[in-house]
Amino acid sequence: MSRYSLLLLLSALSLPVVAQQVQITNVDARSAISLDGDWSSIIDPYENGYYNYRYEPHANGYFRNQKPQSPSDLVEYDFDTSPVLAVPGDWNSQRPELLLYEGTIWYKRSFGYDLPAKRRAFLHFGGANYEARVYLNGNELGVHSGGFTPFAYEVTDRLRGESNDLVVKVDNRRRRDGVPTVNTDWWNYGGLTRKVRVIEVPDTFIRDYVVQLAPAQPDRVTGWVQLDGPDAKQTVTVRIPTADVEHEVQTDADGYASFSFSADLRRWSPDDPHLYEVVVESRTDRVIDQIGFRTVTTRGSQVLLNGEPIFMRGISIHEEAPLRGGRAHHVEDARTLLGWARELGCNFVRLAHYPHNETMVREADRMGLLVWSEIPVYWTILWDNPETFALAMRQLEEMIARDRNRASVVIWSVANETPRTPSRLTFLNRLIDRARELDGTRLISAATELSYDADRVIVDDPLAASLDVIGANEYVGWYSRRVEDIGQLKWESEFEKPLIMSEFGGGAKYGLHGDAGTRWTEEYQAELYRQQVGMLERIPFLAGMSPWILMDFRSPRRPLPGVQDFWNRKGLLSERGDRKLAFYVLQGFYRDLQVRDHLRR
Ligand code: GCB
Repeated sequence: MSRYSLLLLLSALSLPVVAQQVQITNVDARSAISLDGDWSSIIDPYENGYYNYRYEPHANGYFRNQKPQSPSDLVEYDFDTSPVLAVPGDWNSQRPELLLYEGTIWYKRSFGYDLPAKRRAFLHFGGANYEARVYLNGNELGVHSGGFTPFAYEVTDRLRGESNDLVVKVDNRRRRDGVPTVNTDWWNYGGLTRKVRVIEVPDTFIRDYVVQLAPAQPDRVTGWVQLDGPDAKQTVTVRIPTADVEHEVQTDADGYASFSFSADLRRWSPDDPHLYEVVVESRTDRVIDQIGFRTVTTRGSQVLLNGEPIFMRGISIHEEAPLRGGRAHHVEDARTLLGWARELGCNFVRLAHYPHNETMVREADRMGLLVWSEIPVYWTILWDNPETFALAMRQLEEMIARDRNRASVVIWSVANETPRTPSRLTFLNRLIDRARELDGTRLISAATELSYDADRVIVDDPLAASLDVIGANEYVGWYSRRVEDIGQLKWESEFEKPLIMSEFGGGAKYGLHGDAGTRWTEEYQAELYRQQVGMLERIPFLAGMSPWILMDFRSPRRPLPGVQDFWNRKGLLSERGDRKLAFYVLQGFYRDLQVRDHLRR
């Protein structure tokens, strides 16, 4: 039964219709009003606006946005005279007293909306960290957990014309059973960190679609479309006007149709990031996207892009705003970060350690950067907890659903540095199976740990058996051994698969100079990079690398005064964009690789 008929059935039975979470693809292309800007906010560390003094949920919480009706009425809060917070944006970087805040903040924004007949409206959040409980006009729409993926609720029958009160309780407390869990090496930026909007669509609309090249038949475009609404059975046309492609399909009673057609398309690649305008059109709706067409596969220890081996010259990036700090969200943030990656000579970025905002991935599409995208299954997740598993699964599904039309995204990664236990293997294998089921056109990876034995480094994590590409993090010269030891290491792998060195690096404070044996100097970091790239070049099964990390980023785990001051200093650039010496070492190496690559062709 389709979701629409289920809703009809529930209302016919007069059961309470809960707002279901809905996945809508390509929200940028829809007709929408933005709810970005200043929102009223109430800081609520004791969750007084949610629980009463018996610690039971209040019927009259802050979500009611109450006002005293007479001078004798007692209402102990007032959104409209409370301070504002900018949306999108984390709260930590907006007010000094919120820098380390972990708890609840209530957000409120009022807006008018006249929804024409036969149109539907959805409230869409690009991301909220960590748990968002959403209320429209005093009624709860739903709760979403996980700080880095989008969610939406249908509000067609809940809008009240000129005066709607949208209240969101956002709670960023770290949770042992969460994804990520309590210990991470990044700042726990809370709040409505990404765009919020009301999306308006026709009664029956194109909710989701996939248009991609089939890896096994690269001259064919395959995909599917999903309509949502009462007119489920329709003809849908997929057009790529500049390639003279037009293909019609009939959707079934659930609004679904799959398709496959041949097309001679210019291939997307870092050298030629060509995007086609793709139009998906039904009788009732039309969505336009910019889609690149390429295949990504493996052969032995090589990664192949469009059938040709490619070495992935990468860098890891956190979603932290350059120059101004805090969570990155606008297009300028994306252009600066990805621009620096291009200046380094990269054709690849690892967007660590959670799905970055959609703008970042779309800019990577335009700029021709391959993307590794990952969910925050990080370090010490509760492998045996079914709720933790469900959270990880949902984040995986939401990440894939949002970005599966992006040519830049070539790798879905399911985990970072997780322990070699049977329950972790079961947990991750289930995620891997699901990722393959949802998207058979990309490679699956995870950042694993290695084994060390005298001068040998061995790629032997049993998880690698299920991966297409093995990611591995190593910190030789920083956390283990000395920089001088790097050159002696010999690499072996138990798998005939490509390896991406998903992390290596060391810390340096920009402007601190000294000899290469002194920690935190730029010279130490530069020498570590010199030794590392020398070693990496000798690994025959290496298909790419994404050193840690492009820019210094805030971390509560890094207290060393005068050096770290709560910043992880492994950036090749400082948080203000100053290039450290190691930046030029990696840039030189990547230039060499490009020249050699060119000569080979
Ligand atoms: C790692 C983690 C990364 C840390 C990094 C470090 O292995 O994957 O999240 O930030 O090391 O700097 O220690």
